[in-house]
Amino acid sequence: MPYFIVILGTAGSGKTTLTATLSDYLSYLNLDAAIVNLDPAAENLKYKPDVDVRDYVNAREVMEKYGLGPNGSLIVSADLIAARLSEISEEVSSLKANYIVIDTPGQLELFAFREAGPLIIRSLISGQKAVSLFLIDSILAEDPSSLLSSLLLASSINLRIGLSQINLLNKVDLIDDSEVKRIIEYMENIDGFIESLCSRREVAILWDRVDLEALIPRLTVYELIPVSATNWIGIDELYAAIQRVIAGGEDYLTEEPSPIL
Ligand SMILES: Nc1nc2c(ncn2[C@@H]2O[C@H](COP(=O)(O)OP(=O)(O)OP(=O)(O)O)[C@@H](O)[C@H]2O)c(=O)[nH]1
Ligand SMILES: [Mg+2]
Repeated sequence: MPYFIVILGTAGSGKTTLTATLSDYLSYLNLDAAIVNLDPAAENLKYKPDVDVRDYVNAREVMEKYGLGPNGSLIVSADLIAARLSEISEEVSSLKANYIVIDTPGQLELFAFREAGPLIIRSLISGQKAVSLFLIDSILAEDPSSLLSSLLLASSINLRIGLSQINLLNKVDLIDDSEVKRIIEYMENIDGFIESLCSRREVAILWDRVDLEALIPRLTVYELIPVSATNWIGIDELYAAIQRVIAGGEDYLTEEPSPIL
């Protein structure tokens, strides 16, 4: 039975690059890794997909055929993919691999927050063991209130997708090591994080310290692993975290979100 790794994140956060890196890393460990591309608008993939949703639905063709803009085309494409789900699921279930890495579309909100995205993921995984990785761009995590909004989004995506989720701080090669350390410390020492947030006007308008003391522990139950998909930083640690989730013996596809505790 294969293990599924679903790669999620905002546009440009590095999903496609990490998909390629993770698949190379697994091959380097002598494990068979298959890749599923779920992005109907993908142009230059950095890997050769074993199953490619563009063989079924191509967002550019949908745009021309129905006279739609890029976002409208993605919404219709997701619905068209959902309509051909049994064929795609069959192709995925015929893959012989230890791991199946799933790259998802760039426009996260059009995929995860609509009905089709979670339905497609559930159908492909079909009750087998799976973990989702949510990518946070390091540049968006340097400022505490921006880190908070990324963590809120991560939690919201976890709620939609419903798999055990690991959060990744990607592109750490672009920021100073001291910044990476500070962000990771915020996750472990939440008092320091809350302190920094309280001094932010945009946060204080919405939440006071008591609110933050209730909210932040819920957002920091997720592991946050610093990685660089281009420079292979943190990929060993990521693989170990994936092992902890997948070998944990839980049923990871549940109706309830199940973040790693
Ligand atoms: N420096 C650096 N650049 C990265 C890293 N990961 C991805 N990138 C770059 O970020 C850009 C976007 O990467 P992609 O892998 O295409 O991101 P994506 O999330 O698949 O993008 P969409 O599918 O368009 O949403 C590319 O120029 C990558 O080379 C990283 O770890 N470090
Ligand atoms: Mg991509």
